[in-house]
Amino acid sequence: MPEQLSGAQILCRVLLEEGVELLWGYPGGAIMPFYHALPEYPALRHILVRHEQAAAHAADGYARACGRLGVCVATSGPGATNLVTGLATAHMDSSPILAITGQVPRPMIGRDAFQETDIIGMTLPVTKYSHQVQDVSELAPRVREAIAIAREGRPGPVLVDVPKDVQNQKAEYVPAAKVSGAGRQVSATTRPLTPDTRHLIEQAAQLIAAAQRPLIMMGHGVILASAYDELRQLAERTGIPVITTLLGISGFPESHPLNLGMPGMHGEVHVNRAIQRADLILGIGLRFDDRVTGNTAGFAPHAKIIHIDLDASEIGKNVPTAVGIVGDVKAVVTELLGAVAPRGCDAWRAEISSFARQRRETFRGDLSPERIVTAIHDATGDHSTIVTDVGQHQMWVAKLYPYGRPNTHITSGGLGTMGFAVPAAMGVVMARPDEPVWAISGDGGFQINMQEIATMVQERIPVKMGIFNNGYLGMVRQWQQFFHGRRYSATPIWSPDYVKLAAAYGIAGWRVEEAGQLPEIVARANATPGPTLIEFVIEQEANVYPMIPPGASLSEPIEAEPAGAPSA
Ligand SMILES: Cc1ncc(C[n+]2csc(CCOP(=O)(O)OP(=O)(O)O)c2C)c(N)n1
Repeated sequence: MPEQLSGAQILCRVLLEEGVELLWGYPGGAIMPFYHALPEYPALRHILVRHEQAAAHAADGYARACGRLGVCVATSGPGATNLVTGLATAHMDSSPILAITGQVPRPMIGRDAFQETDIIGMTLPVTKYSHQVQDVSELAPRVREAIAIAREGRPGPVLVDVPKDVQNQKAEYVPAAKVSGAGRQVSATTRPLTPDTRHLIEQAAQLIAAAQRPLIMMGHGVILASAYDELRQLAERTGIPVITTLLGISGFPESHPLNLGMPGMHGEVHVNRAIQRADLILGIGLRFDDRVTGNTAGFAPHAKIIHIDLDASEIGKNVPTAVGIVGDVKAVVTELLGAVAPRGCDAWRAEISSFARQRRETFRGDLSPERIVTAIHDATGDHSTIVTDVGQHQMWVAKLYPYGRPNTHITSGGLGTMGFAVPAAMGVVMARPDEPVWAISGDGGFQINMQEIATMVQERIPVKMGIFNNGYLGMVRQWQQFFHGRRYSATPIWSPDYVKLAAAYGIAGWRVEEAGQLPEIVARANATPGPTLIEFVIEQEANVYPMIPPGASLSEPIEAEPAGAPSA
């Protein structure tokens, strides 16, 4: 006999069927039946956040770290709208999360009921699927469908909106005939390669054989497809130097002799010059986003571009491609490995080395970002995951941290969401409970979601927090310095006493003002159980160099303080 359950209970059962173990959320009127049912399903652990935005980022961090579906829950109206930034962040960076929102009862919809909002209309552009359930009979199939969509192909967020009366409606619960993938990792659809695709791979191999100055540019798609080994073998077989985009970082070992570094707006001079000199670019699992290409009119003017991506809509979207190959990155690179002849690129690599520049960043005092990043690596080895926020510190960590292990650099790349690091790091901890997880933020971004320290304390989530405190919204201040005549409009930012803040939450906190303090304090913060916090008091007007001005081509970097500007 099929069981009669409430919509809320059915929702819990479907989540369990799908292997969900963890929910991040915040209750309220329209989602109360779901929260009423939840204690009946202890296998679903719920973590109460302090702001729904954090629930979405935490679900996202969890999904990025372990490849499983992240789940967040909110009530209607303000609860649901608070999720939107997190959904947009996950959408831009292809992270599979399911948002469940309560909605006002069906008879009230369209009447400006208390806490009614059109969350479907608001989230359609930032999700792969956003659906309001109209009857309990469609609840289970729609949730299963939403989860399948979040996971399949290029992953991304989905939302299911459940009116309160649907959560209370009773129906027969029919378990899925065949569970669609309990707790399984997200993996790209691995259809066998078609003859057409094989033909394109053959063409790509010929272009690689003929190129004098080839480059591999790899992005997040390599990490999503777990194609690290295949990519490394391809690079080693051909000797082609590898450039990693911001979201591609840690997909190829930093210490590998073929790793050139990050391209684009804050890419190193030799990386961008290599792109401008290259005669072939093999783009793998990246979007050729504008922060990577600079002005596309001047991007890689001598290069033919081969673009491999799971998402057909990416091919030719931002840059013209000579060969576009749509398919699972791992499968395509594996096939390409068999098609390319071994070769080397010694002369080309020597030419790129000659482009290298001495770093010209200067820091008053000795507490440089490089020293901080090195101290964190010294304390954690390759065992940690580093989650960064958005701004100057994000660029410094991306460029300086010696990532040695795949998928250990997690950041908001596409949307550039300040406030991401602290809650996303909570998700990473839940996915990787045995490793240190560091959330590195600026003093601005930290203050956007620092309320989540309470969540960490209540739920025992040991995030190690590092705040780069320069007293400014640093990256915006840098733009004001370079492009707005140093008019620091709304960028000086006051901070509380972070050591006292830590104490108020009952966690250990330290302030570091000199490099000499780094080894001991970073090691203690890393080793102290539970959440810990360090404020790094850094040079106020330090800049990230080099920088390609917005709208300029990769050939036009600013490498040092603009002439005539007083030195910082
Ligand atoms: C939610 C959000 N608001 C505004 C911005 C624009 N923005 C980009 S970087 C930045 C400054 C970041 O300052 P801080 O967090 O102190 O980090 P820093 O650059 O100093 O390392 C701002 C305001 C953003 N990316 N995200």
